[in-house]
Amino acid sequence: MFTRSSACYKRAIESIPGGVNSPVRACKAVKSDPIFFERGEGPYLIDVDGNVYIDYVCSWGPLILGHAHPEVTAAIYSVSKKGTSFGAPIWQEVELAELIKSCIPSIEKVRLVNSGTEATMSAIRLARAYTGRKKIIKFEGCYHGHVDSLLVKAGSGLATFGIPASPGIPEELTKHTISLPYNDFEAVKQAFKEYEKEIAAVIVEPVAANMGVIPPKKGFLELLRELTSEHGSLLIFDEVITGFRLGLSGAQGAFGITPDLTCLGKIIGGGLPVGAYGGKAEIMEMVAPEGPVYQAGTLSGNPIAVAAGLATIKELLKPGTYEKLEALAKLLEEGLKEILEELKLPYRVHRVASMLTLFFTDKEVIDFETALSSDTEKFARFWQEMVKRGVYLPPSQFEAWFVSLAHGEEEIEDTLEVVYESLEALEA
Ligand code: HOZ
Repeated sequence: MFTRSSACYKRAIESIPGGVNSPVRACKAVKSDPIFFERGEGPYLIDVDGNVYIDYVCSWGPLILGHAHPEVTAAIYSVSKKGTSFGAPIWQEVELAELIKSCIPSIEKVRLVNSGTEATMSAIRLARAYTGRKKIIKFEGCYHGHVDSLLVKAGSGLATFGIPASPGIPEELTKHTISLPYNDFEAVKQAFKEYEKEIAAVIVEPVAANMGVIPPKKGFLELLRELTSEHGSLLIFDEVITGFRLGLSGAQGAFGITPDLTCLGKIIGGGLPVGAYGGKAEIMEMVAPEGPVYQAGTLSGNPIAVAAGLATIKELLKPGTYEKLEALAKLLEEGLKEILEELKLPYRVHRVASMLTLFFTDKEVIDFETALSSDTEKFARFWQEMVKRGVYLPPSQFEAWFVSLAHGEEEIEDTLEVVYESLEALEA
């Protein structure tokens, strides 16, 4: 069944660390070897052995239109014929910046980079320069890319592999990072009391999606806004996952909170490597060459990534897109809940818009600690059963499943059948 994938993996581990270019996809947490893929079509992925899967990874979020969307591939093809990178401005960068600004009003100026990691790293540097302060508050289980100072009790791959912090990061680089439990109002108030005028910024995933999907408690984001404003610190929303996912104006639009800086990635590149950070003009004007805060990139704003991003956002602007995503994801959520009830399983389904996690725990999941109460051994077996039956889920308990506009009711119904059979097999 995985003959070719196994052969690819055997060859890959000789040349690439762990055989993969990003850790979670190695599938170690689900006790499998990675699957090597050949192509994607709409909601489907096809591996090198010809196995077909309904895909809920969607490249970890960017593919909100599904795989190989005709508008996106046509844009990439047409632009690539005119050159792939100039290391100089093109007018389409301006169009993308204007589009982002028109959708997300807190962004008055925006700089394109090449990944979410670059976006958060640059936003932190800018926040420190703007405030003249050093300390950053982040939340346990939130993941902001592999920025040295933010790899402290982080989510995503670090949660998946149980790595609290990475070797190779000197203590000097993390000593200004304060890591607090997500959704813990008191901890945040206490930190502001203790470090009052030292906190440059609070960086947060407004909906946590790297320890599984965990929504903010009512009032939590409001508290962060209130305290940062009161103490002259900046509020940074890491919307790399939620940006253009929860709606055109992201989580900030959905929750009605205006951050000072926003980090974007994933969807705005339509499946190509892009990130962005932006916010109040007064802050962004400190970025070089307008100001002294240095940040650069040879391939930043390159024509192909920009074309893919523009094509994706233009599709999202069409009427009814988010309503369709909501309806499909709701169908999946409700179906999962019905199955759990029927099989008398106490697991938790968390859904925010078109992102979802099935936590294998009977505890209420509100933060990293409670997310860690999940039975990861059981999740691993569930993942294997799902794959066997043609559904590809993120190979970790601590990642989000993504529904795309290419999914339809038929795929959701098929998925629910597979979930039922997989859970039954697991409990047998
Ligand atoms: N930000 C993604 C996880 N939520 C990255 C996936 C990866 O590490 O490859």
